Amino acid sequence: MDSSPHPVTVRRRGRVCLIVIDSPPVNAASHAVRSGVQRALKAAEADADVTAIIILCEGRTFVAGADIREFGQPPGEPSLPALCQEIEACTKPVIAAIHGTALGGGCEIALACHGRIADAGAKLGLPEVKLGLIPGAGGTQRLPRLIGMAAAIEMVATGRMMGAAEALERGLIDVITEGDLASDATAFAERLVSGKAGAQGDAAQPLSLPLRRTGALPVPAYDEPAMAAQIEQIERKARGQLSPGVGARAVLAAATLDLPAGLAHERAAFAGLLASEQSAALRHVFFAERAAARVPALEGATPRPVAIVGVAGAGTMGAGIAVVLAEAGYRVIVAERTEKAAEAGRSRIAALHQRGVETGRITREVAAARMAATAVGHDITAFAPCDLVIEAVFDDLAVKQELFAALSGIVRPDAVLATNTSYLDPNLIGAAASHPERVVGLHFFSPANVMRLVEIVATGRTAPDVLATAFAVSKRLGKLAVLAGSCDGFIGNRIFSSYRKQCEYMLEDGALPHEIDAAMEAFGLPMGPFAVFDLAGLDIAWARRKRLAATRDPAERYVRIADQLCELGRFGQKSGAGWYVYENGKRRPDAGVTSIIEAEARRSGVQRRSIGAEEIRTRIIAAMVNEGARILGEGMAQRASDIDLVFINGYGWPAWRGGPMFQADRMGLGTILAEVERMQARDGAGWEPAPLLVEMERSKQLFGG
Ligand code: T1G
Repeated sequence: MDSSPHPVTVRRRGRVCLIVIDSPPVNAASHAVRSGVQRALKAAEADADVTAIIILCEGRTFVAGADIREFGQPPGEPSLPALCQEIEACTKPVIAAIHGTALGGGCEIALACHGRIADAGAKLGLPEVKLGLIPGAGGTQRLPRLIGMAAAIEMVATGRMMGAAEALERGLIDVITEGDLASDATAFAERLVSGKAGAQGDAAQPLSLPLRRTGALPVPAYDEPAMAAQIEQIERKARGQLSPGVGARAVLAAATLDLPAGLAHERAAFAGLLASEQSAALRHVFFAERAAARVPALEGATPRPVAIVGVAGAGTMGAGIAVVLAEAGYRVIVAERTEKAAEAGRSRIAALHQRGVETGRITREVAAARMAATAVGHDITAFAPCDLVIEAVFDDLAVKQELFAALSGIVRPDAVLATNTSYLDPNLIGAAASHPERVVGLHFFSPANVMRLVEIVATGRTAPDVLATAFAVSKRLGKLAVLAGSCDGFIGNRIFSSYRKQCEYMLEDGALPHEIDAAMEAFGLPMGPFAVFDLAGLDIAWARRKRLAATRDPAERYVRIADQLCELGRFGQKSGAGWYVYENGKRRPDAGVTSIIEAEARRSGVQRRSIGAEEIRTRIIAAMVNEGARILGEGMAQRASDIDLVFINGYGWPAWRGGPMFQADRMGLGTILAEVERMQARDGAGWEPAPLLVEMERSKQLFGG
């Protein structure tokens, strides 16, 4: 017998019955919650002394959705759609009293109610598309009846949350309260019963008795061609993800189907997506993002307070970091080596804030305030008051060590020093600082004001509270932080290096850059690898290959094609040519590159052959997964799902594919291992199957898994 208190209880305020849900952490509409609400609703409806009913929640939020953990299990009765139908059919007024985030099934419960009151900070949303789903409990059919077709399509297709003020203006809620929600909801219900209730603002549908049942309202008129165009744009932007378009079309169906038919259409579409690979992948990502924050080393560690942050270096990376810091409300001090460089940095930072104004993300005043909170100069003694300094200077060990030594004499002994290095060993950088326990790696991905990912790298001496500080600052920046071990390339760049090698091998073996790019773009990547290499600049990887040349294993296959392009000054977009030729802002394949590739194959004695898209993808995924398995085996990543998050948030991997490790699981480790064994035979040293991969495959075979 489960000893935990039942998640649904009932209270009375006069003749108003309050159904109170208390199911931490987010009052998800689990089976226990649904059956509890149903029981309480039936009892209240049958009780002649009750004139109105309120549904509200304890804790941090109104119902934040169906219980995602129940997906894949047989849904216990009542289902959420059935419960919503019962709420809407109730013969007494049912009011939703909303605080926190009424999301997904929670928003749908509110939509099925006859009235909605929310506190000023509340938000409502239907984020099912982010899980590869669509609202499955009436949201696509009831929402347009309250806020109109265009707004409903946008809200369902984007999954965005709508604040209380906008929700009131659009008619999604009827009243906003600043007072005690339960008391104000009770008063609202009593006014409704007495026929004196009215919605604040100019809600389209007056609230009065007989009950305003959302499902019985007409769908307001809308512009059909405009909706068709809106849906077409939604599907184009979805880049292969199904749920946004399916959700938009389910909303549109509300205009032509009556409620029962519309609900059936929605349920069928929802069920199809629930069984889809895309939804399985996106639910994996949802839980992976929450798991990433679970770092045992942080247990009991309290982050150091950070209010003023320094950024050393105002190049592309430093400017992007300075922008996100200002956006998060930090006071920012930036320093470059010279006034000229500082001036250029200042302009870079201002331009990034200005772009936020031009795209409508922020107002001119907000941009000005953020610039005012950002001091840019060329004297690093300005960092003296900083609680944290992030260095984003040239990725050279001596330069960084010299900086950290200098900073040690400027900032407080407890100020955290973070290095943004991509490839250098943070231990060696930290060794140059006094109190090396305060040094940590904060590897941002470029552009830092766009990419969500930050790899947090602890040195062997990083103190737990310093690591906790890195996670806390990353969270406040809205970044997705993943703990990475201190190895060459950490997680992302180390795996990306294997990815790049396999891509270059495939050129010699028979594929062409645009064929490999097409195969990966068909997989869902916004840009194929060779287009990305050209965008980033071929010279950066070239410099690293030259740096590592002396230590490269001669038994490892080495393809010289990229070196030859660099020797010709073809560094990619910035030089007008790289793997592609760039003219008038367009990219096109270059026969000259094909000739170089063919000549290299002849020199290497490789008989080129056609390589299909499926083989291209399998080789790339197998290369990534094998390196990922090595990283896991060495303890350089905490879990496989962290590796998936790195590629989704740092390299544009489509979230609806779940990430390389998730993909491997779906392809079968046997397939991956067989491909890696082919690599070992063909490509030599460096392509041995990762021990962990072999072990997992063997144990699966052992247990017939
Ligand atoms: N089901 C189960 N657990 C959930 C959950 C959910 N819907 N939402 C959050 N959790 C857990 C989460 O895993 C974590 O657990 C803890 O709550 C705190 O979450 C029919 C089918 C509400 C904005 O998509 O967006 O309704 O790690 O760390 O940052 O149409 O959680 O502590 O063990 O994210 O303050 C639609 C998903 C579902 C909302 C709070 N709803 N959740 O953010 O905390 S599908 C959603 C969120 C649906 C219907 C369909 C956020 C949040 P643990 P957290 P937070």
